[in-house]
Amino acid sequence: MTELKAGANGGAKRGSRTGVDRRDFFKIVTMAVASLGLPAAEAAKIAEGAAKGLKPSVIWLHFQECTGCTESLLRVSHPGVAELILDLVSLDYHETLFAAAGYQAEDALKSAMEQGAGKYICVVEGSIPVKDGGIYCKIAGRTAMDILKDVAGKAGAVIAIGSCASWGGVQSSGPNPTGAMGVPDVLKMQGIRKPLVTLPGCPANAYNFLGVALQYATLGKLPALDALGRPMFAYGRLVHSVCPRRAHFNEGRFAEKFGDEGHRSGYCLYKLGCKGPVTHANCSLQHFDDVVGAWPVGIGHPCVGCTEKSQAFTVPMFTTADIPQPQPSWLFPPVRPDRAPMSPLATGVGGLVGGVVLGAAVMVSKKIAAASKQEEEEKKHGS
Ligand code: FSX
Ligand code: SF4
Ligand code: F3S
Repeated sequence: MTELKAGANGGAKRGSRTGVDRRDFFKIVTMAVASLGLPAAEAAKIAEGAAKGLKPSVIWLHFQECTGCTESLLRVSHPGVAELILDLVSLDYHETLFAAAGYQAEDALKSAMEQGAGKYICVVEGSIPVKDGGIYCKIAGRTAMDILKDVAGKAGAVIAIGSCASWGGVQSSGPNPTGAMGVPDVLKMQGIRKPLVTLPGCPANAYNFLGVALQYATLGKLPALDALGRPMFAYGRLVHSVCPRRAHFNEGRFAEKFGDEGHRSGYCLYKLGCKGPVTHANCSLQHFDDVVGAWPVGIGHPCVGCTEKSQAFTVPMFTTADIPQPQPSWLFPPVRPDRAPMSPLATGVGGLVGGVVLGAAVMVSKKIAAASKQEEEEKKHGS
């Protein structure tokens, strides 16, 4: 793992940069910025700012969690990319990556807070236990609640990364013995008001974090958010709307069991409990760790709804999702009943001939429309 050590200024300096050329640099910046969906001029400003070395100062706090979000940020397929991520943000305090320990680490935190007061981004990974005065998570004698109040209170903006920090995640599922809560609720309880972004996901996607951090550092503003504080650019669509298996859903081709023919053929995972129809995330478009196909549905597992408080760790993994307000969409071609039967009961779409639900994404619909056109052509030519 790339290692940080406490620098002379009390902050953290990354070790020597290796194996990252200009092309890699622009590739990562472009990927992070492209997903923001900003007008070209603003996107260019962010890329220019990053190229000039305008780095957001980040103080990263760890509370109750598995460190999966940090691992996801760094376990990219090309070692150089992890280096690059550390080039794009100034990680001035990060317990997992610090070589420093004890008083030296505490001094680094103090120094980073003083130097960047009112400007740094406070990133929180993990939930905060509030039961019994917060005694279930203590670092250097202080509770997570106290540390959050102090560090978030002096930050320019706060990012809750991962589902644990966003709403409590796995630790908050019943019976929640430590009283685990997410950052938004704890800050509200403490009366701290700061610009706040939540990036749920177990783990969160590194590119979503980079996009938000770079935008804040270079343009001084946060992206448009939904009611739960999630950036619209990443959480504005249902997984189901932009899923590569969507055509199978539309046409009633489902895996019935893990390992059956449908599963091996890459059919829709709805009947195995896929929560894609009720989960907002961009993982079907922005895969994990720089690996094409590395996302749950991409590797054959149903989406468990890890970005939704109402789904992950609440609804059993293999329970089928209730699809709200099913309605036909003109964006999809009609189902071909001669291809495969569709069970309305199993899909929950109540006998709709079209078998489609709300939120059809342009990308998928274009692909399907193209496929449909091709089929029509084939029919015309009798093939
Ligand atoms: Fe939670 Fe993340 Fe899941 Fe783990 O921040 S979101 S348990 S992947 O590491 O905290
Ligand atoms: Fe994809 Fe799941 Fe929707 Fe099927 S139910 S199309 S696997 S998101
Ligand atoms: Fe999470 Fe579902 Fe994506 S489980 S990573 S939102 S496919």
